[in-house]
Amino acid sequence: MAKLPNNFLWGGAVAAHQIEGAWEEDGKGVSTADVMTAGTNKIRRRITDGVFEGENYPNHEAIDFYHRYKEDVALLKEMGLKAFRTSIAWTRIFPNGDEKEPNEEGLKFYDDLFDELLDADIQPVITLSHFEIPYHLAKEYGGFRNKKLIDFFVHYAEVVMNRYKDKVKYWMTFNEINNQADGQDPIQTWTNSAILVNEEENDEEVVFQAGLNELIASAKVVKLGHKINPDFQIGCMMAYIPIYPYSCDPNDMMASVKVMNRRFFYNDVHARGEIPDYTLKEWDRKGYNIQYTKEDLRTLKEGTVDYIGFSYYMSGTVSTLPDVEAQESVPEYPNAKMVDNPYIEKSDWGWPIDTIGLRYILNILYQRYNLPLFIVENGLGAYDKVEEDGSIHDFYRISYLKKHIKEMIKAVDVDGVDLMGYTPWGVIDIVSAGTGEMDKRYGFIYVDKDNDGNGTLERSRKDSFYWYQKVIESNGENL
Ligand code: BGP
Repeated sequence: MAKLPNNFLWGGAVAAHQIEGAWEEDGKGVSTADVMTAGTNKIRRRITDGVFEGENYPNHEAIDFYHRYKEDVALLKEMGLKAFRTSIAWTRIFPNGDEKEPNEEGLKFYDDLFDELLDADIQPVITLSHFEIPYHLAKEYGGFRNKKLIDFFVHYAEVVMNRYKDKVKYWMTFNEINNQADGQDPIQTWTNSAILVNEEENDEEVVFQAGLNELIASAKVVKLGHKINPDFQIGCMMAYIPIYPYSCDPNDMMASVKVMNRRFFYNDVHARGEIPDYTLKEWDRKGYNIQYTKEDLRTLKEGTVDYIGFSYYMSGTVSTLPDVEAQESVPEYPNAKMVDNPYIEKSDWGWPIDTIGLRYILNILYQRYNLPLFIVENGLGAYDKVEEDGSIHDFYRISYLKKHIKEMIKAVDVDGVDLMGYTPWGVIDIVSAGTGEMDKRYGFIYVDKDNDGNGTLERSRKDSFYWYQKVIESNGENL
C-alpha cells in the first residue's frame, strides 16, 4: 500500500507580494508590503510611512510574476505540481480596502491565473491575507486593532469567494497568524494586523486585541465561505516552532508548555471556537481589557476551520537552568530563556534545522485538534551558485527536503496523522519576507535577479527541480 494517499497535494507555496510585482498596475492600491524597504541579512526590514525616492522597495517588482505567470505555471506543471499556494493581494481587489465596489481588473488577473493553473491540473490554494493589507487601512484605521477592519476583510473575502467559487476549493484566512504572538517583531505585527502601538500603550495588549479581531474576521469568513460553496475547505495558517525543554528538569518542561501556549492560543480559537482558559486567565492577571461581545463568541464557535495549515522551518529550546547560555529571556515562566539546542545544526541564516521536529509537531497538532493537517510551508533558504554552464547543484536543498519528507511520511504511515498535502516554500525564487532580499533562495526554479535588483529575471531549473519532479511522480516513494 502506498504510504501517502493518492490524492496527496504535492505542491509549492509563495505569496502575492513576494512574487507578483506590478505594484501600481491595473488599479492596484498600495499595500503595507509595498512600503517596506529591503533589510539586510542581519537587519530586519523597515516599514516606511509611504514610498520615498531613492529607497529600495523590493516588492514593487518582486519577480514580475504578474506578467510572467504563464511561463511560471508551465514550469510548475512540468514539475508535476498538484497544488500551488499563493495569496490574493487585497489591494488588487480593493485598492484602499474600505471601498464597496471591487476593482474589476484585479479580479480578472486572478481569474486568468486560476484558469491557467486549473488547465495545468494544479489546484490553487489561496491565502486571503499573507503579510499584507491595504496601506490605507493601516494608516487611517490603525490596522486590525480597529474592529472596522473585520467588516472590510469579510467584504473582501465575500467578493473573492463568490467570484472564484468554482475555481478555488482550498482557502486560508491569515498567514502565520500566531507569529504576532512574539510581539516584538515589526514585520509580523505590522504586516498581518498592521498595527502601530503608541508609547503609552502595552504592546502585548494591543497585539492580543488585533489578533482576536482577526480571529473573529476569520470565523465570519469560514461561515460565509461554507454558505457560498459547501465544498470549500477553509483552513487557518499557523507558524509552528515546537519548543523543547532543554533538560528533564520539570521546570524546563513546564516552561516549554507555557511558551507553546503563546502560539496555540490562535490555533485553539480557530479550531475549537473558544478563547482558551489559559488566555482568559492571562488577560485577567495582567489587567488587559480586550474587547469582544457575546455575538463575537458565538461567531468564533460557528466559524471553526476545516483544516490546519501550518509552516514548519525550525524548533526552539527553552531552559530555566542558570548555567545555560541564553539567546533571549521569555516572560512565560520564571527564569525561562531560549537557548541553543546542541543536537541540531543551523542554516546559513541561523535557522535551526530539525527534521524530526516536523514529525513531532504533526503528532502534537493531530492529537490536539483531530483535524486534517496541511504543511503549507517548509524549506531551506540558502545561497545558490550558478555554474558556467548555467546548472545549479543545490544538493543541500535536496538533502533538507528529503529528510523532512521522510519524517512527514512517518507521521502519516506510522503515526496515523491525517495529512492533506505538502507545499514547500518559495517553489520559485522570490523576495525573502524577512530580509527583502533575493539571495535567500528557497526555489526549485532559479530567478536571475540579485539583491540590488539587477538581472534578467530569466527562470532556470535547479537540480532540485528534477528531484522534486520524481518525488511527486512516485508519490513520495522515490526520494
Ligand atoms: C514565513 C512566511 C513567508 C516566508 C517564509 C520564509 O514566515 O510565511 O512569507 O517568506 O517564512 O521566510 P524568509 O523569507 O524570511 O526566509
